[in-house]
Amino acid sequence: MASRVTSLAFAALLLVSGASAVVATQYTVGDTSGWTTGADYTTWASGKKFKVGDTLVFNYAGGAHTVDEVSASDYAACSSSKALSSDSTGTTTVTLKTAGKHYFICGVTGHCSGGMKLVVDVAAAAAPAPAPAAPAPTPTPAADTPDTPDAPDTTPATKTPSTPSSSGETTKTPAATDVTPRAKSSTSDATGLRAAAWAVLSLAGLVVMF
Ligand SMILES: [Cu+2]
Repeated sequence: MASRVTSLAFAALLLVSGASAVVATQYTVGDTSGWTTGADYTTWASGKKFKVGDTLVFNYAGGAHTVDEVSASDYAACSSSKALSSDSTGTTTVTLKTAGKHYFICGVTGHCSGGMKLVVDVAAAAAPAPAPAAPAPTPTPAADTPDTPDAPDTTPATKTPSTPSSSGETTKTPAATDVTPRAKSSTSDATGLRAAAWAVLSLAGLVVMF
């Protein structure tokens, strides 16, 4: 019982840890450098696995820069005139809501061409979803494992009574066949027994006589 509670608690922990793995990741753009000129955001983004639901946090001095999400062509042209969104509050948090590439530039003249541009390739959330699904089955078998031993226990238990009954029948059968040879042997042995009985009786008679 205690072990079952422990395994259930462990399964719950696995589920929680699996769920936490799905939780969106928050990325601080440029890390400690923040959103500024002279940083290399291509290098910063390389190797990172962005997924739908993740957030980008741009840190900069309010009003000194902007965070403009733009199209691919505007990203290439460093044009923010048709920005999809723009913010200059100093702390811009962008949630990556759709899969595919997202383009961000600074709208301040010269900053984008100077390197203040970021592209992130966002993977669909469906890809990380199987990962939590995988840990989920793992606790399920774990919970089943204690149940499985229980089931075999009851199964053999029911089989055990049936086995002796059938074996009892089989033992009865040989016993019946044994009876037949015994009957045959008893008739043949009967003469021997009678002879022995007569010998004993005669011996007893001899003892009595003396
Ligand atoms: Cu700027």
